[in-house]
Amino acid sequence: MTTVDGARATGAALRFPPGFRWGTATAAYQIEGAAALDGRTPSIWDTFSRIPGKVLGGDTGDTAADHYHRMAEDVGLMKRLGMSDYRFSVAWPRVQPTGRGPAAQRGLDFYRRLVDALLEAGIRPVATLYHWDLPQELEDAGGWPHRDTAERFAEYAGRVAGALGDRVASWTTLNEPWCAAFLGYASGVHAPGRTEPGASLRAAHHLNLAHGLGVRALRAALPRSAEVSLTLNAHAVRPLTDSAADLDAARRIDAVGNRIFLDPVFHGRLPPDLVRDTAALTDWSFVRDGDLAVTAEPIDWLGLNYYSPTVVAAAGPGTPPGDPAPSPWPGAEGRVRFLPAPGPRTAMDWPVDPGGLYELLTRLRDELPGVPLLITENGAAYGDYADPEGAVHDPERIAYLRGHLAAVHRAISDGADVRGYFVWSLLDNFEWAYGYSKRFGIVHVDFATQRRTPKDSARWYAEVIARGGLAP
Ligand code: IFM
Repeated sequence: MTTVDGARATGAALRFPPGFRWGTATAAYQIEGAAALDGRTPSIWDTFSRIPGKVLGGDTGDTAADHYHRMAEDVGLMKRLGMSDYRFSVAWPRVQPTGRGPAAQRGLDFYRRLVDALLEAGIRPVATLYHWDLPQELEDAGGWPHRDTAERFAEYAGRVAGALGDRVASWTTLNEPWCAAFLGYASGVHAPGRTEPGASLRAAHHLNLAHGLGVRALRAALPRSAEVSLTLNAHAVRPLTDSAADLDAARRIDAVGNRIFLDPVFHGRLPPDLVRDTAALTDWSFVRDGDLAVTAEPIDWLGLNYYSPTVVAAAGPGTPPGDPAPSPWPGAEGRVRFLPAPGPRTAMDWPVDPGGLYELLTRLRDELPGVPLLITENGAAYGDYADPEGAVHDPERIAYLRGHLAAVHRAISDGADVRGYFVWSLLDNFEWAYGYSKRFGIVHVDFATQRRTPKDSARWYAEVIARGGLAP
């Protein structure tokens, strides 16, 4: 009996259940480019990335990985790697340029071509409707803190489902609403860059509402067999010690990091402790009668994006003055300290800790019985480069993926209903505020030539898929 990154290995291969879904994930603004083509209008990220100092190196998604023009090549790559699924996002400003009204045919056509190419290649399309690229016009009208944005999202969801529902059977409303609400409207490190903690809580509620209204719009437009889901970057929160103060710090972060979405979506309620913790910022009167029935529309699976755990302790007297930057954790400012978890780090300086994924999966196994889970993102950035022979060796990424897959396997063995695993990401891409400085792809992209080179990890992942699991 040996230990592989925290998971028990028995010397035998770790096989995943039959039908396990193996894929990769991307997002429109991070790879498509063609930002002003075929009627696409600016999103909040087009605007934000043009503000000096917001994105490293002044990078934008104008060209990104030029996937808009290289889609066929990229689908070919996935086919060769043996993927069963591909999770992509639809750019709202491409298909509904003003954020309201009729859909733009040319924008929809791109996604029709993509989906047709995937189906032709035997790859199941998994469409995410919102991966952070809000049409700028909707931000100008108030953005996510404004209730109408949720209604606009439902309209958009219905239109995309009406156009692609005959071809796409697997749908996700939102990607990581925590980031959209709190990085976008509280810390301001993501678009639209607002630093208004009270408004960020409104944004979180309206994202939940958009999800629920979106589920209704999707169900109305799609065949009964279609799957509808939500993806969260649920946090694996660990208290530093068992002291009451550290446990309370972890509770606070769990409330505003996880239960702010899990409770409305799966239980139709707001966490009472969250309401108390944030009382100085808002009275929550923007939550109207009936909203929490909408947010709790049943879904078919929950997507989880996991990268690393969050270690917290109470910020007691004697705590050195914290980071003066605005916090993405409303209600926790000045009360919680974030600590670096031990162990190796990725190029994002994120700790490599597959145990956090196991903790998350087994927690959700217990708290959400009957809700299937899918890992919709997991992966790591490293300082990859093509060597003189043109190869890209990325042993750290292979170790990262292997450790996390072993953790998923262990969780499944312990009863978690995990249906699939999608690596973030297929391609090196625009990593938001880090621009092109961080490479998450299993396929290297030379951004000067747009040449794609599968890294060693892509070949390794193809073998995992072919084998249906990890080698001994
Ligand atoms: O690149 C992002 C992605 O858009 C959302 N989840 C986390 C990834 C890595 O930061």
